[in-house]
Parts: sequence; structure tokens; C-alpha cells
Amino acid sequence: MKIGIVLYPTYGGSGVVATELGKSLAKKGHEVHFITYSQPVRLSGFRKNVYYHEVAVSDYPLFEYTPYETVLASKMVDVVKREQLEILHVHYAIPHASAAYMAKMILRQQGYEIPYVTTLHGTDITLVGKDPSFEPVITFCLNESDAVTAVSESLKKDTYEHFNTNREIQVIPNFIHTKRMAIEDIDDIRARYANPGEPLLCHVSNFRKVKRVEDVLKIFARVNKRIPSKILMVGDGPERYKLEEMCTKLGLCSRVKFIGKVRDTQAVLEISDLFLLPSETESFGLAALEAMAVGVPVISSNTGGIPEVNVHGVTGFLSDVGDVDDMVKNAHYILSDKDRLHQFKTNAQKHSEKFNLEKVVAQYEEVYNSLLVTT
Ligand code: GMT
Repeated sequence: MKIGIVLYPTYGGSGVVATELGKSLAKKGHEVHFITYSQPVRLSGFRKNVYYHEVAVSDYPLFEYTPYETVLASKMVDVVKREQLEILHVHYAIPHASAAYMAKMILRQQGYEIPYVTTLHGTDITLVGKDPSFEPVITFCLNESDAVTAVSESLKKDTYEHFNTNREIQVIPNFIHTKRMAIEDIDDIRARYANPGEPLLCHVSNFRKVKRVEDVLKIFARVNKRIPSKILMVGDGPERYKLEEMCTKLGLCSRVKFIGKVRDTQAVLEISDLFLLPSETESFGLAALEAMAVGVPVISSNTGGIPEVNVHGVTGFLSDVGDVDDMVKNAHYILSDKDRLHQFKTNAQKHSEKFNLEKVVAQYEEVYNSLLVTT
């Protein structure tokens, strides 16, 4: 099959999922064409069956806001015709779904029929999508998509709640690679950040308000008082500066390491003992699943789709959003007993296998096939 994948190329989960999906489809023999404005972070090197088409948006003095959606739709039209694509799969509704609809209509006028699949990832529905100024366009594009998928039951429910649509939404969860390359010098890497026997906590995100990164530091500060430990803060974003200030105020600079953006988080997670994700909202929580995949238990909020990933009392613990006391209590419970920590690590790794990449890729292939049959 010849598939066009439209995505955000940045560090966000939707871009990671879209890129890993495309790479897996290419490995299975499909021809995959990524369409976006810059090289996706997880797409490096030269791979069989993988093509990348850059959407070049040029500045023009008349435009105060560059019309990316229009350029993207034109690019889709061009790539579909040139490469004879059979299906378009857009990740994140805004503005990818509306650009896909426009491309589809232009192509129809020119005698090409192409179905498009929209995958909802979260903030396109829960945050941005709820903004009334986006609502009519998103509702329209959802209703016009040939198939709509959501990454969790919770996101599906939110979509029905906030948008006037009763079209079918199939839940296809996010996924992880279960086969990973062993990292040879992992003990040396850990030794750079923590003393032997000292717990190492970790948080990975885009440091936006929705991640409640201040709670991460509040939890860590209190855990560290009872069990001297360290924390790795991975990623970057608008709240980072405030957090660095907070570390200084709390006198925690030597215990909190800001690593910045990391393309592949496997090593940083592998050296960690506990992952913190106290988000305000999270449609799935891919970062938590990636931690669990390498055997790191998760202390998280119980919001959105997180309970579909992190199992309370098994792979970690869930608390109400903002309930730092409970998160501290749970973190201490896991870290204070070596055997218990080991058990939670084993459970986390085992449960993550439920989100096996092969299973999920096959589900997307089924969606594509069903559309090719009907169009
Ligand atoms: O979390 C973010 O702010 C980034 C955002 C994105 O669009 O990449 O993540 C969303 O999609 C991920 C992949 O499906 C999910 O794992 C995240 O939970 C979701 N983020 C939110 O709902 C806040």
C-alpha cells in the first residue's frame, strides 16, 4: 500500500507515534511518505520504503500569519498524484484533518479518489479543540474523515462530549517497541547521575503547564527528604525557567538534573527507578508507557487515558490531579523497599507488552484495508 502520513515533526507524542507507525509500516513492505514541515525527530537515516516530503512555507510580507494549512493541502495534492498514494493518514486534527479534507476535494475534482484517516491524539480535542473558534472546523473534518481513530477510550469519550459528532471512532492505543537494543554502558551512564543504591526519579515532557511540572519538583523535594535521591528532568518548554528557579529556591540544584530534549529516551529511562507524570490532562500518556516498557513504575495523576496505561497498585499508582501528598506517599511506598520496587518494575515491564507495536500496526492496516475496499 502507498500511504501518506501527515504529522507534527516535533518531540510531542503524536509525532513520535506517527513516525514509529510509518517506520513499522515501511518495514512490513508498505511505501510510506511522511509529509510535514521539517524532518521528524524520530526519522533519521536512509530507510527502505520511507520518503519525506517537506512542506516549505515561505514568508510573504502580506501575511501576518503564514497560511500553513493551505500550503500543506497543496503539498498533499501534489504528493498523492506524483507518488500515486492510496491513503492519507493524518495525526492530530488541527490543521491536518482540514487540510486533508481540502486535498481530497481538490483531488476529486481532478479525478482522484483518496480516503483519509484522522487520528486524534489529545490536545487537539481536549485543549485546543474545545476552543470555540476551532469547533466548527474540527466537527466538520471529523464527520468528513473516512475513518477516525482515538488513542484511548477516554479521548473517544471526550470527543463525543465536546463535539457534535456521532460518527464511529475506533480506539487504537499508542504502542511501544518491545524489542530494544541493549545499551552496553548503562551502568556507567547511571553512575554519572546517581550514587550506588540512590534512587533515580525521572520526568519526561514538553514542560507545558498541562504537565504540572511544579508538582514533579514538589513530589521530588519531599521524597528526597525521606530517601536521598536524584531526578532527571528530560525535555524543554515554557515552564523550564520557572522550574530551574524553583530548584534554586529549594536548594535542590545538585539533586535535579535538567537534561534538555533527548531524541531517544531509552537510556535515560533505563537508568531510572520511578517515573513521575502528574499531568492536568493526558489523553494517553505515551511517556509513561515508554517508561514502563523498560521496567520503570509510574506515579501519575488519574486523568484522561492514563488509567488505561498505568494500573493502580500494579505498575505504579494513580492519584487525583494536584494531590501531591498522595503521590509522595505512593512514591515512598515503592522506593522504600527493594523487593517491592523490583516487583513494581517487573509488573510495569510486563504490562507494557499489552501495547505491543506489531498488534497496533496491524489494527491500522485493517482500517486502511477497509477503506480501500469501500472506495
Ligand atoms: O502531551 C503533549 O503536550 C503533546 C501531545 C502531542 O500531540 O504530541 O501529546 C498528546 O498525544 C500523545 C500521543 O498520542 C499522548 O500520549 C499524550 O497523552 C497527549 N497529550 C495530552 O493529552 C496532554
